Amino acid sequence: MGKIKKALITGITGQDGSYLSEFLLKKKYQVYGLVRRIALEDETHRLWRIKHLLNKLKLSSASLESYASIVKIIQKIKPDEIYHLGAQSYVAYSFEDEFSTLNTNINGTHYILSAIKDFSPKTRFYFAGSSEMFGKVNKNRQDEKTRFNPRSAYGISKVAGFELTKNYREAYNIFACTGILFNHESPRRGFEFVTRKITSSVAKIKLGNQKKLFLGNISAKRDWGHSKDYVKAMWLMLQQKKPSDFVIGTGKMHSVKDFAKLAFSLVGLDYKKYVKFNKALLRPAEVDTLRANYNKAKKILKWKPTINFNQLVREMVNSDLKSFK
Ligand code: NAP
Ligand code: G4F
Repeated sequence: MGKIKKALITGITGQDGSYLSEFLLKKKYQVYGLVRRIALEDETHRLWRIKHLLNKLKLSSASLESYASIVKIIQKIKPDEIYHLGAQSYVAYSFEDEFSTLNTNINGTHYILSAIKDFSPKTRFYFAGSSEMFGKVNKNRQDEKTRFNPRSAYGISKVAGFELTKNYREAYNIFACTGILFNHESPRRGFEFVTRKITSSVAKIKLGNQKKLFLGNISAKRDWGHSKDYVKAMWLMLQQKKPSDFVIGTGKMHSVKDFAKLAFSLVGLDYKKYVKFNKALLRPAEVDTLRANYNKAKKILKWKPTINFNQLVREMVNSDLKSFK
């Protein structure tokens, strides 16, 4: 039997962290998670996405804001792979508090890279980049060569993380990759993101527990895939001979309105009767459209999405209907 591989996941309590944990456990990894101290004190609320896995995971508390706490964990575990998913991930909030978004997202990434360089240089590193790095786009589809033009502190923090990752790869020979992932959703998506906000509201309206759904810019278009497909791409990136950066998406684009229309229609309702506009939900600088060209991932990683838009919306609506009943 070969050596058991060790993977450390930051952001293990989030949507992607939970699916990635399941994926790596199936591949017989020993999975370690870096969580905030408070999470260990409030398992019911903060560990709900991984509660079914808790007896298989090794969780340690640390702070992405503290280099010392990160060094301690990396020195102790010396993981074969680190998946750095932990971040202030909500774009709208990054307009309310640019400072904490930039601090957590940029410093957290920098601290991990620096700790790898000094204490575990063989560790392979995955950075959770984002299509928000492209921001205001001037090409129909975005690929690895598309210019970055971020529109929020969140997008800026991810561009900085991308550049740090590239620099550690080039300057110190660290096996470090950025996945430039387009929006990906699931029944485990946070309630503040528009897809889950819509599917949870559809369920509550259908069950008679909510009357209206207030949204901002419903003309915005996104390339929406399923988190389960995307965590596999993260793993594939770290199994290659050479480190590189990859765009991951579906190549298909839909508007927020399309999403709402389909979600309501799945429970036999007309979205026009329930969706209302709230100006306060508009962003100071919007990203209007995002659509991936994932040819490089298709060619090198042999990756492609398996869950389409209709299946995604259906799974999310059904799951919310079930849980709100
Ligand atoms: P998510 O569900 O919001 O999870 C974010 C994770 O980061 C949670 O585990 C959260 O921990 C942790 N975190 C946040 N602030 C932290 C801090 N100060 N210290 C330690 N941990 C902190 O996000 P996701 O959808 O799984 O996304 C994973 C990563 O991919 C993020 O970096 C996100 O920016 C990026 N990304 C996501 C998408 C997408 O469409 N989902 C697309 C591109 C890139 P708590 O549970 O304790 O809050
Ligand atoms: O669901 P969202 O909040 O996701 P957004 O801003 O695209 O960011 C997500 O995807 C990124 C990848 O591109 C990730 F990096 C990031 O971490 C996150 O996972 O908003 C999607 C669109 C936006 O254009 C927003 O203006 O929906 C529009 N929208 C319209 N009404 C709304 C609402 N968004 C939210 N959250 N809430 C609304 O009521």
